[in-house]
Amino acid sequence: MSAGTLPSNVRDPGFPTERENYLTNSKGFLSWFCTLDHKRIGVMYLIGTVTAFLIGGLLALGIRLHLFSPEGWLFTDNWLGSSVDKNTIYNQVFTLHGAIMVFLFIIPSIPAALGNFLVPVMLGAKDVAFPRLNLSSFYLWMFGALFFIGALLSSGLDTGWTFYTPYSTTTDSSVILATLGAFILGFSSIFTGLNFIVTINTMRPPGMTWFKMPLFLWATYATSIIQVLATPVLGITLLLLIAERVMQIGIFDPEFNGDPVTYQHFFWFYSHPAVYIMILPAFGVISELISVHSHKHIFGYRFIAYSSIAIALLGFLVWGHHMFTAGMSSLTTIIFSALTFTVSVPSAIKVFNWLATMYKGSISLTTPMCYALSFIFLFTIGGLTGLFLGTLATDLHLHDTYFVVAHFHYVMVGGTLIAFLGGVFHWWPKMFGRLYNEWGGRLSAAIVFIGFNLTFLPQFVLGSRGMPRRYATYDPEFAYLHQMSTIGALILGIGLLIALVVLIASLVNGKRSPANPWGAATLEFACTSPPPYYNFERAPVVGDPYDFHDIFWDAENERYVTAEPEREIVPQTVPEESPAHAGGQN
Ligand code: HEM
Ligand SMILES: [Cu+2]
Repeated sequence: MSAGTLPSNVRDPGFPTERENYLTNSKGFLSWFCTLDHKRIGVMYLIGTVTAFLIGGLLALGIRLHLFSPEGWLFTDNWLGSSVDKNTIYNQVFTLHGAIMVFLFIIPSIPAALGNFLVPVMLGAKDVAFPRLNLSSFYLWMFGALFFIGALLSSGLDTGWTFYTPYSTTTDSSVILATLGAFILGFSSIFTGLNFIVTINTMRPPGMTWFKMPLFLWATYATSIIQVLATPVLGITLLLLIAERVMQIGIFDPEFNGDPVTYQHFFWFYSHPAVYIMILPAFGVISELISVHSHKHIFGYRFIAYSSIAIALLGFLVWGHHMFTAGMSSLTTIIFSALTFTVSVPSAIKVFNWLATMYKGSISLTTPMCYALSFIFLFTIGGLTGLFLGTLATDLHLHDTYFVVAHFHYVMVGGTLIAFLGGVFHWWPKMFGRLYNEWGGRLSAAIVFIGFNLTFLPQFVLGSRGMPRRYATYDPEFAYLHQMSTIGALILGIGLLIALVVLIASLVNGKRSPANPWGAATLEFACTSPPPYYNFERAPVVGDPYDFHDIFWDAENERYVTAEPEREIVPQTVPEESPAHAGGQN
């Protein structure tokens, strides 16, 4: 990238007109609700998952406020007229928080919201392979979400998000309704995964070989494989749980000759791979952000691509590390412990490659980059503390303590949520055609970072000193650390609120965004912001997604432009039967 005179073959898509733009080309509720456009479906997922996050976040604040004092401060017996005691209310609140965050936010946020918007545009394609299936995934998600939240609220579920037996087969709260909700959500996840696999396999334009694909697409592909292979296991497990409750057949309940540990095996056989459904897309986002905002070719492209696939496959072999204390044979525990360590290799490869990409890069501290740097720091802590838990001897001490709580929050919040925010800030101008206030965005990243560490660092200490997880009251010696954590949570909340305000304000009075606000080389930045209904006015030229040599800063118009290289122009593929383009649908 360089200033000075521009080459003669530059292309500047300019700004879209009202009619060209996917947000305005048709109007009214039905034009959204029945849309087959992947971009609108992505935006609807964005609104849905962020709403779920806000609900889950308020519950988290409730938990933290309650734990401000050792005897429990917020919830009281018969709180808000409920007939239950305060400890049961606490159990219900953390179950609701965990279940909403995991099933309705962390799992779908990046693949379903950002993925739906980005996968076809990054491929230079017009839509996903099965637009109708895509819309039905969204309906399933919405229906599942309403069902799930409704069930959790009405039954006051207190099993924890894992629905562990034998408690879940004996408690009075309606486990059946809640697990059916999770079952429906699983279908949405499977359909989205299938759709992305087929889209990436069949709709890459001729010039785009596997190794010319942006890394976000590799990450999405690996995630989709897990979604398709692992989610059915959860579905079957939940059906078995329901069968046991309804027909009292002995699968998990020792009273009927079942084995509760079987439930844990089944559950974690899905849920450990599921943590990679949560984190792999985040890796994909970070790879894009680090390269673009360092204006440097990604380092070790193939290693990053292969490591996503390696993580997806290894992730299926380590589920037993959640069960070291559940009574497996010592040989089994040793094998699971050893296998767990293998997953850290591909994760570490990624971190090294991101750092090597930044080395000698020309880093712009934009809002997405601030979030990406924050991600590297926080995820590294999350990953390293995972090794303490994967080590048999230390896990026996740390199991079911606040150390585990701190570990998975560093990975899931410090990792996935931060990457999601970075990704939203990175692609926001593309999605909505508006630039946001950079200082506001950076301020949000800084406050989120400070609040996050203040919330969860003390929890490592709490856990190593023996504070168990999932308790509504605690020994006064822990009060000081819990109070730090609660104050941190309030600061974190303020940071997130600032991010929300900055983004919403940009829709009202943000400057119009050029096609390529960051000088990126991936194809989604070759169309106008926001993209037209069919994504591209003409077939984009496929090149190396991390080669910035053809991108120039046009000082006169204050935007990045792309010089069309003397490469052969290859047409993009159009799905053979794609109802979205048949017209009349929208
Ligand atoms: C760097 C590699 C990682 C290792 C070695 C690791 C290891 C572990 C271990 C051994 C446990 C069980 C602790 C216990 O209950 O005694 C655990 C818990 C957990 N991990 Fe990780 N982990 C890693 C990465 C991740 C990632 C990437 C995620 C999610 C995105 C994640 C999410 C979780 C969650 C949610 C739990 C809590 C499970 C529960 O409710 O008990 N971990 N981790
Ligand atoms: Cu695990």
